[in-house]
Parts: sequence; structure tokens; C-alpha cells
Amino acid sequence: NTTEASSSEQSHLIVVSNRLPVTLTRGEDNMWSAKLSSGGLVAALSGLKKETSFRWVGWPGGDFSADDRVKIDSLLGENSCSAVYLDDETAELYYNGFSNSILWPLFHYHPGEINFEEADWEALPDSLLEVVQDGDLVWIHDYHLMLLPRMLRTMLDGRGLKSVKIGWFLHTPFPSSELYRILPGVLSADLLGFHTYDYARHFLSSCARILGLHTSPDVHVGTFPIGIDPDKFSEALETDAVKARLGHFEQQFRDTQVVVGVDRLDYIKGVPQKLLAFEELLARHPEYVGRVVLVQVAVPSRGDVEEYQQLIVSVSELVGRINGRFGTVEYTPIHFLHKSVDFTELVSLYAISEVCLITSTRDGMNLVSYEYVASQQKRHGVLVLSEFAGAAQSLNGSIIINSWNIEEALSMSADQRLANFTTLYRYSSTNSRPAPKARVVVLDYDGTLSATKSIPEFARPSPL
Ligand code: ADQ
Repeated sequence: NTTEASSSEQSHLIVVSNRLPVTLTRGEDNMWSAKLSSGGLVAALSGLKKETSFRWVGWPGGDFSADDRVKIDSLLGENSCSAVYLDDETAELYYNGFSNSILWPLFHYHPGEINFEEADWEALPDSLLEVVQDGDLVWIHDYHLMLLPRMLRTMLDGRGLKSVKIGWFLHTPFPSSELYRILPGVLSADLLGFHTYDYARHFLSSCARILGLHTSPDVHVGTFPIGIDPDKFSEALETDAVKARLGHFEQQFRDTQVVVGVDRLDYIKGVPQKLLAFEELLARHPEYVGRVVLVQVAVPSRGDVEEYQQLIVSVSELVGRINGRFGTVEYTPIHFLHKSVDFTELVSLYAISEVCLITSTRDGMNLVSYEYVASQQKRHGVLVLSEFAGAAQSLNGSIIINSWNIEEALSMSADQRLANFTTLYRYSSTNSRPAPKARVVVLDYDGTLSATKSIPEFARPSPL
């Protein structure tokens, strides 16, 4: 397009993440198609896509033949994506191994054994150099790519590309320095972003305690509480498809209160704990048996990692046990959907539910909490939110829980529900915006507040 052709002199925004935001499938006709994936990173950046164009660089998932790579490159190119290909062995070591078996549990307070192979990342800066020009902003995402800022900066310096800005954002919690004793790579970025002040503080104190660093004039550390695009949900509620689906649910659940859970099936989401809490509710309050159902949607995740395979087994056993114990021919207490659901279904489920139950044992932010609030303008449902999710630091109108007390949510008065909802909705519709509208608090390296900026001031992205 002409904007792209004429913009070579301008700076570009390049988003880099481990996975591209698409899932590729090969049809019977041998042609590839791409579908938008579900997950927090995709949800968080989908609003940004409406306002800013950017190129997205990352791994498309899977090991592809040379022929397939040509076809996939052209398909991705149409969607402003560039692929970094990993063979199966590298993906196993770097993605399933180091990233998801070591860094992920470590950052979520499930410490594991560290086994680091720096070579696994080397493909990425090479691919990036093909698209980065001087003056561009490279926005790197998440724990998988913590060494990339340093590797990229070294390569850029080697080629004289001195005015490329590098940002890095962490979607997970940042643990206390007691747990974190590795990886200085991100200090080569210009701006480091975290969801909450606590995570930024943990990072800064890790730098001080582990590396002995107290100040660095070149690195800014900020808190950027990421959000969603709430209009996407309120607009969906007005569509015929959602209205029809909602009408169907209203009929199906006319004498039943619905509690909803939507999670990637990950041990940090506390799904077994949620099921046990629901079982406890039915056991202690027989009056709820037959009157309340839990709809738990669990999108399959990281199926190649052993802990996740065990989780599927234990969750399936729990669902079977509870349904066997309290179910009747007419009544199924837990509707368990181990799949990704489409957007119409997701919004309709949020909208029909009296309660949304989020029981994460640790969670960087948790966008499901915002999505639920954005879908509840009519019902004023109750958000029950774990205190261990980053969102608990922002969403004051929710019931913040440590021990999962569902009774309080189910029996809350209409007045109280409205009061809570009003506070929640005000927050999520003003603050829960994609990153460029978020207020940015820039901390000096020693943790003192030095300025308040917005991302556009820092980035000034322009179309690719
Ligand atoms: P996630 O761990 O993926 O994200 P979350 O923030 O809740 O968690 O986002 C999940 C997204 O996936 C939501 O948009 C939700 O609607 C969607 N989703 C979940 N299950 C689904 C299903 N079965 N079908 C369809 N869609 C489904 C990571 C961190 C979070 C952080 C985000 C963003 O773990 O803490 O909030 O990144 O930074």
C-alpha cells in the first residue's frame, strides 16, 4: 500500500514476541490458513491494532518444510507478520523447556531447575535485523525474550544503527529477588514495562541485590497496567448473534444461577482450587444443588509440557467426581469445556453469568476480569477475584479473595451488586485501554518516581 511504500523514511513500530498471534492450519487442499489465537498477549494488543499499525515478528509454532515456509511467509506478510522459524529440537529446548518449564514456574512462584541455552535465541536478532531500520521502535514482549534486548542492541551497535529504541514488557509477575537470580539481558532496552508497581519494585530490587546496580541513566522502568478494548465487548452485546445466543442461555438457565470461569488451562489459574471451592459450596449448602452451575471454559495450553498434561488429568477427574456426586439426570453442576470458544460464545457466557470466578494462584494481570466487567452492564454480576492476580490491585469493586468464598457472591443484594459494578465499570472503561492510552509512571532505576509519560510520547509509532 502507498502508506507503506512512502513511509520508509519514518520510524516503525515492531512488536516482537515468542509466538505470532495466529494459529496456522493446513486445509485439505494443502493451503494454509491463519486464525487469530486466544490468550492474554493477543487480547492486550488487539485494541492497539485498531489505532496503530505495526509489524509483528515471532515464531509461528511448529516445524515447517522449506516449501511450506514460502507459502506461510506470503500468508503472514498479508497480515503484517514476519516468521522466525524454529526447528522442533530448538522449540523443545527453548519454548517447552527453558521458557515454560523454568522461567514460567519461577516467575509464578513455582521454582524449578534452571538450565539455560543462550544459543537458542540467536535466530531471532538475525531475523529482526532484516526488518529494523534506524529510528524504529522495537517492542519486545515477555519472559521468553529477556536476553533479546542485549543481543539486539549489540548487533545494532555493530551496524551503526544507533537510534533504534527498544522497549520490553513483561506480561507475568516479576518475582522477589529471592527467586530471581538470573538474566541481565533486558537492561539493554530503553524502557522496561511491568503490569504493577510491585513487579517493577521486585525487578529494581533484584538489580540492586543481585547485580549491585542502583542507578542507570539509560534505562527507564515503568508500570503499565495493561487492559482490554472494552468497546469490543459492549458492541458485541448489541449484535444479533450475541443476542440470540444470550436468549438461548436465558431459556436454558432460567431457574439457575450461572458462575463462569474462563482460563487457559494453566496451573497458575487455580482451576482445581476453583472446582474444590465449588464442590464445597454444594456440600455445605444443599439449597444450591440444582440451582447453580459452574461453566468452566479452559483453553488447552502447552500440552507438550508434563505439568500441563497432569493438570488435564486432575481437572478431568475432579469434574467427573463432582458431577457424579451432585448431578442428576436433569442437573449437571459443572459444564467443562476444554477448548477455545469463539467470541460470540465468550461474550454471551460472560453476559449470562451472575458471578465470574478467578482463582489464580499468581497471574501477571488477568484480562478475563476486565472482559467480564465489560460484558455486565445489564446484570451487574459479581467479580470474585484472587488477590494474587495483578488486576486485584486495580479492580476495587470486586470481592478480593484468598480463600475462595463463592457463597458471598451468590447471595449479594442487588444494591450492593450495582454499587460494586459501578466502581468496577468506571475503572475498566477508562483505564482498561490498550497500552498507548495507559498512563505511564516512569521510575528511576533506584525506584524513585521521576516523570509521568504516555507511551506515544516515548514511542511515537507510525504505520509500517
Ligand atoms: P493469560 O495467562 O493468557 O495472559 P489472561 O490475561 O486472563 O491470561 O488472558 C486470557 C485471554 O484468553 C482472554 O482474552 C480470554 O478471553 C481468552 N481466553 C481464555 N480462555 C479462552 C477460551 N477457552 N476460549 C476463548 N478465549 C479464551 C498473560 C498473563 C496474564 C496477563 C496477560 C496480558 O498470564 O496475567 O494479564 O498475559 O498481559
